[in-house]
Amino acid sequence: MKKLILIFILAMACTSSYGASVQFFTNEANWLAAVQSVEIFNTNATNVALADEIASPPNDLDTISRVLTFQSSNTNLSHSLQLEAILQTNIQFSRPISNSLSIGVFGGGALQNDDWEIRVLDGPGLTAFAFDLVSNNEKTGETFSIFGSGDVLLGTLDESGIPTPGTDGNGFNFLGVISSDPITRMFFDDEDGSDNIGVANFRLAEAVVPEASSILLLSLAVVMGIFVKRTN
Ligand SMILES: [Ca+2]
Ligand SMILES: [Ca+2]
Ligand SMILES: [Ca+2]
Ligand SMILES: [Ca+2]
Repeated sequence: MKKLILIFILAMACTSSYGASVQFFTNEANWLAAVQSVEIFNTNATNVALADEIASPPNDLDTISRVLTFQSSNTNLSHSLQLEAILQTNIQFSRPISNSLSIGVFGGGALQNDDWEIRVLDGPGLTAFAFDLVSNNEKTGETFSIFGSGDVLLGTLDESGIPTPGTDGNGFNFLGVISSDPITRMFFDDEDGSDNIGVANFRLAEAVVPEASSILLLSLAVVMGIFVKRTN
């Protein structure tokens, strides 16, 4: 019985030391291997028109809205998402490259501090997300931060991990994240440099990592197994 209590205490100790873990991926295959139930929302004109703020499919170069609200009832995704250009006054469709969403008008104005945020508005806890970061080139001091319930910071990717395609107007760069705790907000802090960045092609999924509750259940199952074995 003493051994049983000791095992139980150890199991609880392991469980209580478990905190939020966040992992970032720039390799799509590696992210796909860490998730399940992937949903893809391509940012083409038809899908962009599903936003509350947009009445009909936009044409290339249209400035459409500073905020795009994609309700799950319209998109059939498991979660409602809201994209916001934080400092720029508009999002422009199909720039920097086709079917992406430019934060601010592409090529317009001196300010290219293209901060943006995606908020998860509802649905069950989202534990995996990915998108294409478009045409990010200067990145000194840039960060991509993940927040959870209560707006608690769960993890930050610093500039060393943020992909850059090289020149403006080039390239989708995959950026994915998985989190042990549900994601409520993702914030990209762009630097006030000359690049015009965009976002595209949102992917929602479930992280395939044991949650704290699963670890607790597993620990209890192990303890119960030992207990049953010892009492038989
Ligand atoms: Ca940048
Ligand atoms: Ca910024
Ligand atoms: Ca910039
Ligand atoms: Ca811009």
